[in-house]
Order: sequence, then C-alpha cells, then structure tokens
Amino acid sequence: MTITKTMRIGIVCYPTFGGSGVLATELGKALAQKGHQVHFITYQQPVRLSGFIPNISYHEVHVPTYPLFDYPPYETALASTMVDVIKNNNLDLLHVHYAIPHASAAYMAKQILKKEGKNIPVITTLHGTDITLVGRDKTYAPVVTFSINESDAITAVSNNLRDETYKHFKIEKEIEVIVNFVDVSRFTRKPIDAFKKMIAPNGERVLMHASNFRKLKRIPDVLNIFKEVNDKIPSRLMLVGDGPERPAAEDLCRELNLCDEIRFVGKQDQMEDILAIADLFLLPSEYESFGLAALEAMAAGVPVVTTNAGGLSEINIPGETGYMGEVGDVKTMGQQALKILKDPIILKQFKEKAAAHARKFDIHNIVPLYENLYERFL
Ligand code: GMT
Repeated sequence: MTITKTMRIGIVCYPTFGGSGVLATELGKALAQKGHQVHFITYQQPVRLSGFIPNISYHEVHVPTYPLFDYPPYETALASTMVDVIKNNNLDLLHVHYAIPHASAAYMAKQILKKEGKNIPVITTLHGTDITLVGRDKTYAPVVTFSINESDAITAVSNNLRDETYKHFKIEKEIEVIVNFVDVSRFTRKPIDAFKKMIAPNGERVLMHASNFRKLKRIPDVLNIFKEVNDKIPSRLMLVGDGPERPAAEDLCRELNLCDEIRFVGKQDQMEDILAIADLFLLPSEYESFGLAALEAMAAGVPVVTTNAGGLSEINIPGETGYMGEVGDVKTMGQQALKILKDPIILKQFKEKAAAHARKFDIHNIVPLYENLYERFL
C-alpha cells in the first residue's frame, strides 16, 4: 500500500531505556523522517530522542504536586495533556506504547474529545510486562482489560505476546502482530580500536549483556554463563544498564573472583558503538516478549545466546544466529557460548548470519506496517 497522506501522530511511551520506550522513540523518528508530524507525550524527554528533528515535538507531562497527594495523579495529568496536544495540533491519531497507564489515559482523553465532537483513534501496542507481569496483577487487570478492548486497534510485538494476551485477558478484538524493528544502518559500525583495547587489551573475547537489571533478566545467570566461558577462553564481560539487581550482581562478581574480567558500564545510549566491540550477547531472561536488545546485537553482527522463553525463539535461530537454552540452565548456555567463541571461523559465520537475519527486521520493512495500520483509521 502506498502512503497518500502525511499524518499528525501522537506517541505516548515511557521515556526510559526500556525496550518499549526505545521502540516507540525509534518509530516516531522514522515516521518524522518520512514526513509525518510526530508529537511525543511523556514525562521526560525520551532517551533515544536526541538532536533536533523539525517535525518532531515533545510535550512534557507536568504533574503538579499538592500536600494532599501521597501519589501525584500522573494518569490524570497525562490524559489532560493528551487532550490539549490532540486539540491544539489537530492530531489524527494517538499511538500508545505499554498498556499501563497509557491505554487507560488514552481512553479517558478519547471520551473527553468525543464530547467535544472529535474522534481520535487510539492504537495500543503491547510490549511485554504490561501483559505478562504487571498487567496480570489483579490490582491492574480490570483496567488493563477494559482499556485494551476500548482501543481502536491493538498490536503486540510478537506472536508469543499476542497469545499470552489472549490467554490471560478477555480480549474481544483482534490483536495484530507487528514485530519490533531495528535500524540496521545505524548498527553497522566499525569497532573503535581504542575502546576495544581498553576492554580487551590482549584480544580477549568480549561478551555483553544490556538490560534494566530487573529480576526477570536473571543477571546471576549472565555472570555464571560468563564464568563457564572464561574458565576455558580468556574473556571479558561488559554489563550495560542499571537497575535493582546491580548491587547483588556486583557482590556475585566479587564472590566469583571475576571483578577484573567484568565491567559494569551503567546506562549508555550509544549502543551501536558498544555492540561494535562485542563477540557475543547474552540474554538469559526468564521471559522476553521479543528481546529487542538481542535484535540490536544481531544487527551489529553479534551472535546471541538466550533462553527459549517467550518470543525469543521468534528471533534467535539456533545454530545460525546463536543458541537457546532453558531458563536457568547456565551450563548448557555456557557450552553454547563456547561453541560459538572457540573457533574464529565459526564465530565469523555466526556473526554474518546474525547480521543477515537482523536485516529481516529492518526499520524500512516494519515502519510501513504501522503506517498502513494508521491509514485504516484516517
Ligand atoms: O524488559 C525490558 O527490557 C523492558 C521492556 C519494556 O517494556 O520497555 O521491554 C519489553 O518491550 C520490548 C520492546 O517491545 C521487548 O523487546 C522486550 O522483550 C520486553 N520485555 C519483556 O517482555 C520482559
């Protein structure tokens, strides 16, 4: 389908390093590059939204505090800001990423505008823990179910997430799958030699993990898989990101006597430069709806060893882009990592196949699917 009209699109997301915020921001940037007007609505400038792009506006949600508020009502402020931005910029549609609280705030905004005679289509993209973890909590579930059903269109980032949503919620509408994407051209970087020398001065293999260090990422498994590898091949582990499990991970690294081999580099936004020096990416999560971090690694030509949880089997092809193990089976994942790393010729083959497979998820293939979806509501 050819795009006949440029659109005015509101995007609501978490502005943080999490995959849903990254995906939403990259989508907004790509839409803007194609000529659409994009309006981000969130409480902080999204981390991947750097540099001035003329047809992108960012609208910050301010939540006024008041002594009565133990919990400042973000959702109310968000819905009011949505109404304001939609009216003042005559938006054509609203695309919200991560159900909580974005889908319910969008429902509220839609109802307010309806009273004023404006119909604003709401598209909700489900990303993962909004369904599989937080959304299922019975404190949130009725509102999540209702607001998903009230969305004009629902998308999920993998088949697995679509199936999980149907399994756990009473969804009356079709959930369309539009998989996550990566801007391959951005991740095709040459390694910066000085950087590589600092991390791996003697040509050691570089293993990498990047996440928000939540429990479900199983950071101890990352360290234990690394130990299996490092016992056989001199290696280095770079841990990118930060979160609740980091202090325990730093303790474990001392316990395993691996502090000289492991670097915690904290939150970073230049993932393309960091991934360029990696030989292998580890993602032993308890669950991933998709695993965007692994896809970005593959786009940078880095094979991946992951669990087979959730939607990871939809992106990781065993024996080609990497391998998969059962959740918690660090021995197997360690052996798989060694199989990839021990021989430079084999490693090169995995790198090439990972990069080739990632190209199927290139931004240019996936963004038009969102445009086609939007067009249905214009
Ligand atoms: O778990 C994260 O890394 C953050 C989380 C989020 O909601 O931002 O990521 C989820 O959305 C990503 C983008 O669609 C997916 O690639 C991740 O797999 C998914 N995380 C989980 O399902 C745990």
